[in-house]
Amino acid sequence: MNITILGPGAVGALWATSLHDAGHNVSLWSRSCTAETLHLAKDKQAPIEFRSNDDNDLANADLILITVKAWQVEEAITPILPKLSTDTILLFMHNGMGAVDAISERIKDFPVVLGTTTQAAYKPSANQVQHTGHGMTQLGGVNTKGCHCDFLADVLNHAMPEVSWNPDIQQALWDKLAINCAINPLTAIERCLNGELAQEKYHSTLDAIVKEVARVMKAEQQEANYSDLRSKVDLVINATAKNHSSMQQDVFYQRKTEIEFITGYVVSKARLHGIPTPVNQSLLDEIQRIEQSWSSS
Ligand code: KPL
Repeated sequence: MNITILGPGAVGALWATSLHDAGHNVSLWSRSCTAETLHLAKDKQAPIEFRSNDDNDLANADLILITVKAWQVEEAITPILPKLSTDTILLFMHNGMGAVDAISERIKDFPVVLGTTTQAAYKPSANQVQHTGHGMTQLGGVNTKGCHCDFLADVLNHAMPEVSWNPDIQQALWDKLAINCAINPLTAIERCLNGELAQEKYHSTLDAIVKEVARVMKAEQQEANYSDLRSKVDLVINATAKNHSSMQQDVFYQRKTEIEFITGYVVSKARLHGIPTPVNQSLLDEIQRIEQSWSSS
């Protein structure tokens, strides 16, 4: 397939190298890039040369994999839409929810697919990516055209397993959102590794976060069993114990976080249903306070 990766950060670079190794014609598109080619090396493998920012690649793309952060989605996709055929599949893969809803009218003629992954990657430099944790990826269609793209699960699975097609992708996204609400803001505020949240002192906060999210999920007609969600959070804390969460890294490097699309999404849905979410609200306030302190310093 002709595949263009929009936003070759850590996860995008991981997919770029893996899809290239699986025999696909992969190119990159990055807002900051003026170069015609970009080299990327995965783990200890030799660097691969990718074409970058070539309009022909967009015109011929079968698939655009959009791996920018949630808050960059609108800005990244809008200028390239006129360069694409409406047969090109748009596959969005980022933390959080709400970013694609915000542009749904603009992309309604394309097959739209959402993905969520627990594959972990780290980009120590512009030309290197490390696969730091093997996880699972789920894909599902958003509109009618997107729902016919279930073959994509096989394509991606061949490149970097496990990938499955989930006809109820909203449920998978909410489950991941609950995990991100629990781990991301707390690790960013405490400046700690994911594994440190296993300490007893964090138990009651994690319980409260997940209880609030579960109530909102139910109000949003999603399946939400508090104990199951709480166990999933513990599983991820243990499986990624030595990792820094993406938000912890964003705060460390003073980069804008995805809080608005993670905790912010839950809090705004809670407000619509009249559900109190004081613990998530205070985490949202604290991360936003931290972000504002950079702009005022
Ligand atoms: O998705 C993650 C993130 O860091 O954004 C988790 C699952 C918390 C793993 O670090």
